[in-house]
This record gives sequence, C-alpha cells and structure tokens, in this order.
Amino acid sequence: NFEAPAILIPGLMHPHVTERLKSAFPLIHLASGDPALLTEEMKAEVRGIASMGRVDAAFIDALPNLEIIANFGVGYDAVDARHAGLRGIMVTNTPDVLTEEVADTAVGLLINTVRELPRAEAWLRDGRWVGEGGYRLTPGTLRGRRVGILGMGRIGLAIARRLEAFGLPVAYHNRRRVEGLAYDYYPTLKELAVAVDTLVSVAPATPQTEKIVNAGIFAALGANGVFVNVGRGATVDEAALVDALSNGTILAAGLDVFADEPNVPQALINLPNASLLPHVASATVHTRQAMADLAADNIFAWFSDQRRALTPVPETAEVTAKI
Ligand code: 8YV
Repeated sequence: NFEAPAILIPGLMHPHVTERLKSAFPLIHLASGDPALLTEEMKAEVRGIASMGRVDAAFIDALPNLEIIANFGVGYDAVDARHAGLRGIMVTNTPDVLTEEVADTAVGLLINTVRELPRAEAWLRDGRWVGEGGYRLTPGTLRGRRVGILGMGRIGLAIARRLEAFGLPVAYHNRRRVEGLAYDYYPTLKELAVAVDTLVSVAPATPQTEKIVNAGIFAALGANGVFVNVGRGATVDEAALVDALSNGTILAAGLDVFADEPNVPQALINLPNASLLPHVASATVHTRQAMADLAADNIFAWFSDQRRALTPVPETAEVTAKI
C-alpha cells in the first residue's frame, strides 16, 4: 500500500518527468498502456498517469481510481480525452512551452523544402561541387509565395508572425475565425488551398481532421504548390501526397510528421522533392525540458492542496478533483 498516490508511466517517458515525479510519488512503469499488464494492486493504487503514448478508453476504464492523465506533448490524440472527460478524469497537455521551437522548425522545414538545402548540402558532402560544379538553381523560392496556415492556434500564429517578417502574405483556415487577427480567413480548407500556393499545417489529429489534406487540396495548391506538415500525419492522405509529388501536381513537400510513425512510406523516401524529418519539431534539450517540467507540474498541482491542473485540455476543462 502506498501513502502518496501512485503514478503510472506506460511506455517511454522523458527522464526529467520520471526524476521529478519519483521525488514525491511511487512510480509504476509498464511497457505500454495495455490493460492486460495491470495487476490488481496497480488497479487499486494508480491515481495518475504520465504518458507519451497511447492511453485509450479500455486502459482508462481498467483504472477505477484514476484522476489525471498528464500527456507529454501539446498534441494529445494518443489519449482518449473525451472518454476521460466523461469519466471525470483530468487530461493535461504541454502547450505554450514548445510554441516557438515548433514554429522555428516549421520555417526551417519550409526553407529546406523550397530551396532544397539538404540536397545542396549532400551535393557538397558527396564531392560533387568539386567534381561537377555548383548545385543547381532551385526552381523553388519563397519569393512571391502566398502562405496558408491550417490550424491557427498558438503554433500557427507563431509561424504566421515569422512568415510575415519574411514579407509573405499569410491566410488561414481554422475551425473558427480567430478574433482580432488581420490575416485572411477562409471558412474551408479547399478555399484556402485555392487562394495560396504554400500550405503549412499545424492541425491536430481528430476524427474531423482525418485525411483532410487530400488530392483535391493538392490540386488546388497547383504546380508551384508546397505542403509543409508539423501537425499530425493522420491529417494527410499520404498516398495522394505521393501521387501529387510524383506527377507534378505540386512542387514539393516538407514533413515532420507521418501517419504511422516511425514508419515512413518508402514511396515518400524515394521522392527527391520531399524533405523528411523524424518528428523533431520540439526536439531540443531546452524545449523538451520545459515540456517535461509542465507535464510533471500538472501532476504536482493536481495532488497538491489546490487540487487543480495547470493546463487542462478542452475536453476535460470542467473536470474538478474530489476533495
Ligand atoms: C512531441 C509533439 O514530440 O507536442 C507534440 O504534440 O508532437 C511533440 O512535441 C511528442 O508529443 C513527444 O512524444
């Protein structure tokens, strides 16, 4: 029997989260969020979860005394937050602390994609500058582009501000128009894609966003089109993207996220006009430390006398702790 509430960590976790939590709570590590791995004692004792991976409805239901799930990451599609909310369980994520880092990476990925910088560097490293001369003039440029942002939340806004400083006109699509924002708003993604040639997606994975970036969107972007994704891979029809990149429907794509990570379709890897990163947008020591602190602080705050979370997700905003 534990005195402090037991916190369960299913799967991998940033070591700083583990370090901080273990100073105050008994920790239980599991290989994954699989209910079959839970003992009766765990079921009785676990009151919190800190996770980077999947926490589904079955796992939540297997833990009768669960009060809070602290997700490491701003995107919390791996957690069934709606189900948690219905059960009166708090879910938290890690907003704000990664906003600038992810926006930096998005702009870097956009430039890499349009100006072919990774391929130009490979040209140098492969000795081709000496052997064959300068790298080719790139058909792509940021000059003259119009950028559409899919998902005008904190990160979308940070990307928009950067691109504004680059001298590029910005427009956006979002579930709702953002009040007080001067950028052109398009009520549908299709209308946005028609109006711009460069689409940067920060959209989360939800049932409503599944494969919304599809063949029709690529056709609307057009032959000079560029698609950059730092949101979630599930929002993209990857087969349609491969087609669009192969047959010249769009010019190029830069992707940090994929539908089935870490598995990236070989067809994408084979395409020279795809710039691909292994989900690194927030992956610095600095930002991951801040995310780790916020994930741990949510658990500390919940089990403190205040009994409240710092950064609840909208689905559980109304959840309150039983005293
Ligand atoms: C993290 C992310 O890599 O915050 C997110 O939503 O996708 C990334 O910052 C991921 O959540 C850590 O597992």
